[in-house]
Amino acid sequence: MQMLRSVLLVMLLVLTACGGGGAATSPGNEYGTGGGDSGSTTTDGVDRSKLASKLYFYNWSDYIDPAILEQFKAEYGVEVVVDTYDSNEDMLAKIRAGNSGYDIVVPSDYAVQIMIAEGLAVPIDKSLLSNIVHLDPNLLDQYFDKGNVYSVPYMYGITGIAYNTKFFPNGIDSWAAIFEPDQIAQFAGKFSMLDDARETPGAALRYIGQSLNSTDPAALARVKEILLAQKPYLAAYNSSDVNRKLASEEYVMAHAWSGTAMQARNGLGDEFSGNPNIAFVIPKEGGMIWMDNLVILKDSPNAYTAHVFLNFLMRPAVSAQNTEYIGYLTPNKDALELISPEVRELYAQGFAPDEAMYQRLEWAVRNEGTTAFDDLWTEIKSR
Ligand code: N2P
Repeated sequence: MQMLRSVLLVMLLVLTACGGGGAATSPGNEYGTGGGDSGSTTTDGVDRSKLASKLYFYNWSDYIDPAILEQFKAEYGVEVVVDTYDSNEDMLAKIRAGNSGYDIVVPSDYAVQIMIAEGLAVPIDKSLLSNIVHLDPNLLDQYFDKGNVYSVPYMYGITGIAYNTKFFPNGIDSWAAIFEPDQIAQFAGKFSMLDDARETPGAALRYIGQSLNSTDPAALARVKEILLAQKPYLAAYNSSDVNRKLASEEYVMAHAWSGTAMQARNGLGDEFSGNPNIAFVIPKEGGMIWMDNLVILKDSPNAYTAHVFLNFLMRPAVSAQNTEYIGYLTPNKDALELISPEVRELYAQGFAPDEAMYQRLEWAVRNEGTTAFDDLWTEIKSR
């Protein structure tokens, strides 16, 4: 894997060199038409005179290879300042307050719906996104943003249970392993659930045979019982360092995103090393599939530069390098062949969905009823 990373890096440097053109750092930040032929535009169509010196990216934690930000800076002279969050709801609260100063955020599917409905996103100027051709058409035009007017896919993934095979030699195949008091008592304080208003009630809904979008009061009452019965045994509701805690064996299992599990298994750059005992499963009762998307904020101070960054992220070599690092799934069809055999092998072992698994995966949607999840979650957390 280290070797593949080096190969990708060299490829990127070569591509960068071929691009010619020195990077300028002018502070211009107007939302231009792009692709013009001003003196500072080079063969890649980027008008360097319109680039801001800094771009503010509000992203999920452990969700981009820091080397990619360095490459972007080397090529365009733009420093990408990253702040992180661990749930759509936290991100939305910050953005709704206004004047966040951020240019780009990464909402999941249902949160894109919320952002569009609340007027928080600006339409994407596709004339600035030549690399959009590399995205898999099957993953564009989704229910949450028909025509990709406001968003382009960044990564997608699935949510299930990551576990350490040392403690579960027979594997895990049901949510019962993380919900049933008689099964979890022996692991008290050694496992976590996501700190997430949709994911965690969603997992309990699937466990009782319901859609993870169900807001039926009887179903939600049962979900509340299940979550409250589980809560005393939990180490925490945790969406931030599950990767590290699984890798170090502080946790024996966790409700987790597929990429978090992949990071626990393979390690994360220089940050921590992986644990070969980590496996990942979508329980037989089903789990969530989701897609996180790049959205430029309505009040983005640097929308032109934001487009240039989005286009950079959609280069196949960049997307492959990023995917290799964070372990999620790239929507970039031309990046797939650049992913290492090691990561693909883990995809085949359940870190990515196959046809059979797709049958038990479900997307979260937003509708008139889904604020019930926020209320339920507040109630669970306060108990
Ligand atoms: C990475 C976050 C994954 C996003 N830490 C889940 N939608």
